[in-house]
Amino acid sequence: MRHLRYILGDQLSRDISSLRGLDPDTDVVLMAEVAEEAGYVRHHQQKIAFLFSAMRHFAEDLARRGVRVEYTKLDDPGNAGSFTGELERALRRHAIDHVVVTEPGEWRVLEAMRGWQERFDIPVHIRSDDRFFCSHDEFRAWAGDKRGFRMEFFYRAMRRKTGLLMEGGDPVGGQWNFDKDNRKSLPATLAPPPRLRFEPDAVTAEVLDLVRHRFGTNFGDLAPFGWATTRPEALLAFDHFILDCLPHFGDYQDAMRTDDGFLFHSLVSPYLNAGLLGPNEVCQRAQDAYEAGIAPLNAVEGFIRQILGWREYVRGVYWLKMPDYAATNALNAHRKLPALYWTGETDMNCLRQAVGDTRRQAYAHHIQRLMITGNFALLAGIEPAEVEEWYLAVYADAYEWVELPNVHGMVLFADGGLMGSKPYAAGGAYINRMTDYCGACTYDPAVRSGPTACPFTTLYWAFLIDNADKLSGNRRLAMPYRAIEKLGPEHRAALQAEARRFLDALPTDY
Ligand code: FAD
Ligand code: DLZ
Ligand code: SF4
Repeated sequence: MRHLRYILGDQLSRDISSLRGLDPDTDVVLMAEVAEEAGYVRHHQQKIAFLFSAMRHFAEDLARRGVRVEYTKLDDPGNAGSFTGELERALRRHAIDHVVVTEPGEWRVLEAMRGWQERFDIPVHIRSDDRFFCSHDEFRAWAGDKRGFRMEFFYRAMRRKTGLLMEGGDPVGGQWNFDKDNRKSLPATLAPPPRLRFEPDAVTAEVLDLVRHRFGTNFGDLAPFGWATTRPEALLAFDHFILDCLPHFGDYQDAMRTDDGFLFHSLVSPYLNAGLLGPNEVCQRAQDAYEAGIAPLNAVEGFIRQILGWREYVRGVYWLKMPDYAATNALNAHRKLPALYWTGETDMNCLRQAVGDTRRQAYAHHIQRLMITGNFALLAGIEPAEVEEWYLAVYADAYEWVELPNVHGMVLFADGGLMGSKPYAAGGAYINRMTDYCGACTYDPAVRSGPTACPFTTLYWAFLIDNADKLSGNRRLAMPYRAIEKLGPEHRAALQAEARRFLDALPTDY
């Protein structure tokens, strides 16, 4: 029996299910750089470079271990340009009895894969991706017929299942969640450590040339490129996080600072999502760091919650709710994405910083994504599909299974509250508390109308007024709605008009 084992760009794990049972004497592994994947959104240049370099290194590693790998580079003559086309070419080259793949991370790719068996008249085995803590069936059983699913309860179930940070049936430290300890603002005197970055080797240098040549007009700086592109490098980067950053990760998880886009975050999402690191090993290592006294419990619990809780939960929501999930638009938001998301050209310093970090690094940390670029998109009423396309393009870790629930559900509330009990809307006061951005801004976060008014503050109040029919009954928003009630109709209408004027003046062409 000859098996063709097809490995996608985010399946770079030696223990990926599609490789199980591989017979090196007969089987062929196929990997392909294809224009369709490189172009379904205009990915950040570093995202393409990271993935192609990691794919090439992974292929080399398999070949060194005696596996027959057929690797198509983007510029190879005859490259068919799609997963399906490359499979067709490979099936013409080899006498294959079975195709084996691991289920993809994205719905649109699964749809294509489901057509392969009939199209090529060959058995195609789509194996489940068991690199996650929670299977689709397990998530479906947990979700049951709940109307809204809260991450916190899912996370507790995952803690119990894995035993991570558990003492018998109880959470270590007597609490499931140390979130309230994880919202400190960053003291000006505390300097986060310089981050471990990697010099491009010959493989990466060749990919960088390719990306410069083929995708040089895509969003984002290509250089300096410092991402790990192999598993050993990713492990080194993670060691550095555990020793130098994890101890402060919890305290300053929600902080933001000018000219430091990384702070104490782990930067492991590109590696986890592409398969260079596994979620279980990173959680275990964080737990070991707690037990060895390297990092405090609020930091370790906070880190594990992101991976064991949020990451698994958003994947569960995605596969449970797709494809209908992407089509909802509960707040009826239809504005076009302002050009500033691509250009960074705005007087709003917080947005300039977040977009600038994104352009330079193909990375912004969670709170920048949620409370700066995300919050603005929510308050401005931008069409969900436009916001989603931006997030899918600009981050090195972006794949639809993780991007979509975060943007559609958590940020935009477009699912009407399936994921969150209220929108994460905030005005300038929150941003001022958590960042040093406002001090260097043209606007004043405490002012809500007039020429110096912080647009976030104006937009926040106008958003609540505009959406009162959908949100005023939400108990968690009772306080701001009481304040709105006190403003009186004229003041409310003036705020709405000011917000509209501001938004209408934002350029959308770039
Ligand atoms: P850390 O802060 O060090 O956290 C550790 C790990 O926890 C991350 O690597 C990630 O794997 C996981 N994690 C944390 N928060 C989340 C979350 N909300 N959902 C899923 N996993 C989480 N993450 C992606 O991997 N890809 C995306 O495309 C993506 N898009 C996002 C879009 C928006 C609008 C928001 C608000 C969040 C998004 N996230 C996404 C989640 C999160 O912002 C990133 O995982 C995180 O910033 C990556 O940086 P880090 O590795 O330094 O994370
Ligand atoms: C993101 C991406 C890009 C840019 N290019 C490729 C590629 O050329 N070949 C490939 O196998 N995978 C690529 N990927 C990752 C895929 O988009 C990803 O594997 C699927 O969308 C499933 O999640
Ligand atoms: Fe952003 Fe407003 Fe602060 Fe300026 S004042 S940085 S616009 S929150």
